[in-house]
Amino acid sequence: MSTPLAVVTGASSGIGAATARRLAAEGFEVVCAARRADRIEALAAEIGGRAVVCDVTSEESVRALAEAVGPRLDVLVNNAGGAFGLSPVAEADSEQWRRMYDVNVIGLMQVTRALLPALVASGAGVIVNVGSTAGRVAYEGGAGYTAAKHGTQVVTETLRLELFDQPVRVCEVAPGMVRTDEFALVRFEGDQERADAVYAGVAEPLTADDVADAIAWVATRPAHVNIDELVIKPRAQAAHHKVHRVQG
Ligand code: 8X3
Repeated sequence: MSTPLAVVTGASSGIGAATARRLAAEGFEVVCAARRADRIEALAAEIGGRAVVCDVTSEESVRALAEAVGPRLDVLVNNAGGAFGLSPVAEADSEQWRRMYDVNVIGLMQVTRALLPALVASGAGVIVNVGSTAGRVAYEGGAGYTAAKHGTQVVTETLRLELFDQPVRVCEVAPGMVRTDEFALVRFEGDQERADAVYAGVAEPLTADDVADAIAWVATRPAHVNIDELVIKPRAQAAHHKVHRVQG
């Protein structure tokens, strides 16, 4: 049997990079897709994969990704995404909202649309969309991001309905609080203090490896098993707002 092929978007850091490493360890050849060439080239060299520079919000860039992938693909992990800002609706920044919809919803759609023929051609394709608990609840200041991640969830559900007679599974892994190098820092435009405050007093937020572990599990079930959705949170996060913090 030939080596199975996986594509991971947003592979330059965090959950994406951890997932690329983990899938490579599981025996996949991994196409590491992201905007930052230096990062994905280093990662691809480390795991024996391939680096393809790709901005998921650009149709042209996604077309080039599909060409690089070729006619057959086993696993697609739509991980590229992110949050920008934490303003209440009354003070929302339209541009930040557009960027969040663009990357978390339209980008995911564009990559899926472009790679679907190759996933069908594999005879047992899997799409794993990285959603969020922000796609399940509302929280103050989060509307731009929660609306986008609810979008991720609904696109995932719709796709599963549309592909009901195709050999492609459609899954969502929805993490809660994950401490990565960049998620909160990007959200707060480089403000380290605000980024650190997100995790303040939480003994063990999830790590990128915890989520990669879940994604790899979802992606390696037998071909007839579809994990519709898997919500994963740290023990300290009983619900989005109910987080056990220890004052230091
Ligand atoms: C989950 C992160 O900030 O919405 O993706 O809890 S957050």
